[in-house]
Amino acid sequence: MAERANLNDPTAYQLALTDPEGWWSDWAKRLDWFEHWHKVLEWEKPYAKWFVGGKINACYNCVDRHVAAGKGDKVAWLAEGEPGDLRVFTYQDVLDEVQKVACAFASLGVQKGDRVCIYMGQGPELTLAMLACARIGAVHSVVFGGFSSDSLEERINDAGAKLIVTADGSWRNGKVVELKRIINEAIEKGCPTVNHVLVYERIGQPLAEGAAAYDRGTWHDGRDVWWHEVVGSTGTTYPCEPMDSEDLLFILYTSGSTGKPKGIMHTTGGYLTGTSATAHAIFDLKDEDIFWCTADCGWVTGHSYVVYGPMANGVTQVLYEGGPATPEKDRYWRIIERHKVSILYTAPTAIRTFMKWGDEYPQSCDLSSLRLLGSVGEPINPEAWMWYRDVIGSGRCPVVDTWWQTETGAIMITPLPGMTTTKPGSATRPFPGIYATIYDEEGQDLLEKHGLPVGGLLVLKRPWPSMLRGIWGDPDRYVKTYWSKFEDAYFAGDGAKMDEDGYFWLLGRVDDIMLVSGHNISTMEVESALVDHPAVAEAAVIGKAHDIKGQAISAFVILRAGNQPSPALEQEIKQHVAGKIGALARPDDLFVVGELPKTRSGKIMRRLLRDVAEGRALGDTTTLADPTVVRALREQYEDREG
Ligand code: 6R9
Repeated sequence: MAERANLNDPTAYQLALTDPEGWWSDWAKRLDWFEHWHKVLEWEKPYAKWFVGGKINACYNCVDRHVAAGKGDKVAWLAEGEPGDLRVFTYQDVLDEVQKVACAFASLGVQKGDRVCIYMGQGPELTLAMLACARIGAVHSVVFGGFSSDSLEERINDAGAKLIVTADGSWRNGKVVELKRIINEAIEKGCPTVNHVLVYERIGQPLAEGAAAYDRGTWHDGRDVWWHEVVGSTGTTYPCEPMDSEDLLFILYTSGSTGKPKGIMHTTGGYLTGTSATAHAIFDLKDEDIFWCTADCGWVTGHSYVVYGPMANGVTQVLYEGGPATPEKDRYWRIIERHKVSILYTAPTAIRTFMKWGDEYPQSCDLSSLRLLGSVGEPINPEAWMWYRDVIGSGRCPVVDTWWQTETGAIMITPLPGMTTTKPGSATRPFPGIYATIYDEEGQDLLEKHGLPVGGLLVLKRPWPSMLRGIWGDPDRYVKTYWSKFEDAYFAGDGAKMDEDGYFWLLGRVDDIMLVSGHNISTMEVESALVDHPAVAEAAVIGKAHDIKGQAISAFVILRAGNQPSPALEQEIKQHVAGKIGALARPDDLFVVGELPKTRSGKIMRRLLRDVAEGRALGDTTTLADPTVVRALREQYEDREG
């Protein structure tokens, strides 16, 4: 493995440290530019410009250039729908289709710089719509196909979207998500900038026999347009718009801990450099690989590691539309077996769910094609890490735990397969060219001050190509959120430790860290101790206001299949935490629950749990994957508290 990894020269770290601009421009040179940049970096903190003066098109780099290089017959997508339907697209097919979609967008009045809101299920049309925007120079704003009409309305209006691209529905967990009906609802609330809604017919009518009826929403003539009526008939060729390296590529909304979602802005040249470099080096993409990132394009992980990073590298990918338990809990493993997936990139929340379901599902499938496993989205507790490596990877595949954010655009802290000796639960080291360190509240670099090991606040000290360029429509919030806490560094909002080997251990959001009797305790560490107990599948921990201690620890846990809640078991679990971390970390309350409130990417929304525990009205719930979960939890909590 080591000798054939794409990036296997340990001097890369030192090289990138001493000459970051040289390092990044070497990666940028792997892309095709219409015009070369005249300056690598212009840095006026906190505003960065990368590859200044360069002209480039992201769609060209993800599609056209592979066809031009004779790889038109290579499969780009193995697109599997939840009902089991399979569509195969070669890079030539993608090139043909994306041009038709670009023509259709143009016929609906979309021009360079316009915003297009995309609200679809995971599948080729969603990806085509993103790439068609990039081709024209329009800015996409993908909203997860599952968010409510309120979330949509807010995001459509904030971006001032002219066009909405959607579908009549999409399949998820055996049901139809009524995308078009929800779009209608959003627009009825008032979306004055929207001229057209382009609708892909995914489900079709009449429905297959036995399928549940669904609501396609009222059709508004003039506003609503069928995809199949304009895609293909309005033109089949559309040249790639030469974009400035710093032209906006997309906006992606990420939940603020309070207040309204932030429209994170990413530009073209630097973002594509960062995502293509990291995809190449961390996933070690080879020509024969079948790559599957299970993330939806409504999440940044889908943008960077389904669309731009892998496609810029011309890799073959699986795109999967639906849920992991349809028709059976072995769906992911069947997909890996069917398509001989070699690299899997998924989230700890999914891994813990699979652990809860039991080993028999993966063990009944042939997973021998796998050679590399990745994790993203949350800290992965050592238990889940080991299970992932042993049960899914049969102990043979390196595991890369990758830390990054919507704001960072690309992976920042990660092992490099073939080079890094991993430790279960650690994201290890910053990617070469990324300068990460730990500060205290006062902005002192603890690494410089004390040396290893250290713990505190994670910061990034140097600009990097794929960094966010701002918040759409709210320039002050950009400065305030990321560049005000510390004078000389980007504040990521996460807590972290660096061990004696300089490895990073992410501790979760700083807002989630508890202060119990004067001691900082990370929710993540208590959660990790909880899931270490054999009866516990998942756990969420919060600090609840307490008169004496400041905060008391409340734990919400999901039990593994085959365990029944009982006072004795609850005591035992609490004791287990005390044994692992210390008496101080012993949860004061422990609630056995059926589900936890999570975002689309599987992050537990602890602030909503705090709202429940402290009896407040629920804050912004628009980023929840399933808003019913938190309501049910509140009822259960109130019953129990009596
Ligand atoms: C890519 C993505 C960002 C936040 C980030 C952190 C958490 C992501 C992680 C991780 C520990 C990892 N996070 N990956 N924590 N280890 N490997 O998730 O973007 O949705 O913006 O979330 O997710 O707290 O700050 P985003």
